[in-house]
Amino acid sequence: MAIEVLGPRARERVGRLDRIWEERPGLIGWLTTVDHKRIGILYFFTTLAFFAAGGVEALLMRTQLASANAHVLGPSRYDQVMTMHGVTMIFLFVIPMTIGAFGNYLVPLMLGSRDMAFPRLNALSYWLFLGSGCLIYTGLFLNMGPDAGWFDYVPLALKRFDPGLNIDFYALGLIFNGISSIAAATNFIVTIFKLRAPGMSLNRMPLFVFAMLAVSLSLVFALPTLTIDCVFLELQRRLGFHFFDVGHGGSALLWQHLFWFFGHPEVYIIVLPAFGIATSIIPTFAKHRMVAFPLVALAELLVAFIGFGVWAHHMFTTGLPTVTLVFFAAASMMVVIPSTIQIYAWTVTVMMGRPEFKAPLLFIGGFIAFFVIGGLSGIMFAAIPFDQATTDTYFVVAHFHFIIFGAAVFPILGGMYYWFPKVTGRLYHELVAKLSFWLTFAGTALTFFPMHIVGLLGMPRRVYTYQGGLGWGAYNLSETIGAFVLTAGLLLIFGNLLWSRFRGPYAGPDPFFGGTLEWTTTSPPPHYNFAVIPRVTSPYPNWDRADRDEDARRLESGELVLEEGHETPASTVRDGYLDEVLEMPSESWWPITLGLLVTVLFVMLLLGHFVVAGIFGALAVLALGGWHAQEPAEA
Ligand code: HEM
Ligand SMILES: [Cu+2]
Repeated sequence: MAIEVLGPRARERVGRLDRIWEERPGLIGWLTTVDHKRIGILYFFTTLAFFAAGGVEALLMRTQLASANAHVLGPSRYDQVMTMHGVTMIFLFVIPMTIGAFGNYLVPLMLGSRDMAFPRLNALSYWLFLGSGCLIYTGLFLNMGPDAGWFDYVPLALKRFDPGLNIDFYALGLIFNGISSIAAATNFIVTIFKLRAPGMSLNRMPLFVFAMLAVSLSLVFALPTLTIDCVFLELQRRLGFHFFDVGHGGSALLWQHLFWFFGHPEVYIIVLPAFGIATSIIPTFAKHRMVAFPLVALAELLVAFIGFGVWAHHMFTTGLPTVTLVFFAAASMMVVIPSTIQIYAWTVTVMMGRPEFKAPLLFIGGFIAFFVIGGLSGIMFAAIPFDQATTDTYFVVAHFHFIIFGAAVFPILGGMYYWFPKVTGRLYHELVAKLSFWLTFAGTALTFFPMHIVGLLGMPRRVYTYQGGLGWGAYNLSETIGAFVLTAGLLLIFGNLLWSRFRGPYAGPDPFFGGTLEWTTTSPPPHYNFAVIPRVTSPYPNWDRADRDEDARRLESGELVLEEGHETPASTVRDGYLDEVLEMPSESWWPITLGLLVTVLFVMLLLGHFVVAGIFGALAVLALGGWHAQEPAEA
């Protein structure tokens, strides 16, 4: 609702809201912000930097493997670069990008709320994330980066075989990163259940938000096993415990079971937000509501749920009993059902609509193609004999890159183009965007498809080089060429967005006629998101023109403007009735202070200065005391 069309009283109210929700300008404002949009933007640029680092690591590997017997990277450096590529892309890029950046920026807007349930906890989760990323990368810069692969199997990761600090950077870094993710996931769960606009019952929640709910629940249930696994590893490496020592009643498989109990749900934590992005973009450009809406919402939750029952399909060659293998093989095949429901709903919605293939929808088209190809090789792995023949070859590397790059990164790129006008107020260059899609699509296919073939020809993963005459050279060379074509596509995307940020035409609040609430407010949105809290009567509230016209009248009358303070409505869990009005905290120094104290604590643990670590732990508890002393006054 543009200010120039508002009546005098409405303008006055908007002016009051601007003053109440204003944050300090400049660097101080960013260091003390608790605004979910600003925190989302901090996550966006930080994860983009980690994506660039992970990409450089990928290009280094590809250059090393472009031909037999190359000397770009030696074995130890290769192990570090390969491990850091996997750790970076998964823990520091794809998950914090979808949840931290997209989720943070969009979920409160899509719910019709003014912020996340716990704004300061939200800021803290960002600073902890940044601290954990810097800690892990310090290891690489000191040439002692994690080097036992992203799943870090023991006994290779034990002190006997890896005596330096490499694995301690991994284990402590992931424990640290896990705290940030759990804090963020908890925030999303409470926000989604309690901070929805009046009338937004659960069955009217956007599918993007359902995906975020499924992801957050998965994080809360899966991450603790990774954390405890890393704690066990540190206790064994530092204090000589025997969790993974067969000779002392421990088991090396304990690491694998705990790791993959987290690790497999992790892959759905990676793709579910991407499903959410797809279900946002498709209705807008198909100009048609998502078909089978309730089924798609259910399928998103089912994927997350079934994902907790398949972990041992990563352990088909570890000597587990056949009955166990058969159970996990069957469970792994079951995941196909909710995934296929979604693929049908996406394609049928486009077919039933009047699709306009703008860049965001093209990226979703690419996503569906790669997801189907990656999914098919996934089904093949569920067949035990096939897995036993191909595990640890490049066929595996091909499979998960088709899924991760095709089915997670493509929606992220499409989502960047789709919500760019909302975040910046500008339009991107459509023709360049289409070109960037085709370049990225071709590069992705050329990089990762030949990996299937060279894998079937027996090339193992994680080798830093290979000898000539095995028939692997040509495939590796084409993969490397593909990786550079893909990089060119990515650079064109970011070049387009950077140029458009300053030179693109103005977008206005709703350039694509989206159906969800973020398109009802200005671009970019004000700190308080909505001048008047919208009322919701369907899953596509921005298409309900009568309700939106009502907004202007209510702003004039002051109904649900909540202009007495930092206020946002809380709702009942199921029906989304207005429950109460919450007074929200404003900008604060406590999140970054606590983030810094916890970072120093982990550095001291890494260096083995346990007493100093204890002191910083005590300071962190004190800071929490100060934090709570700053609670906003009861509304
Ligand atoms: C930018 C394009 C990318 C290229 C060219 C690329 C290339 C590679 C290569 C060649 C390997 C195999 C290393 C080996 O086994 O020796 C690898 C491993 C891996 N990649 Fe990528 N990758 C890319 C993007 C991504 C993304 C976006 C993700 C996840 C979000 C990812 C996650 C992984 C993981 C988890 C591993 C396994 C590392 C390990 O074995 O410990 N990659 N990648
Ligand atoms: Cu799995």
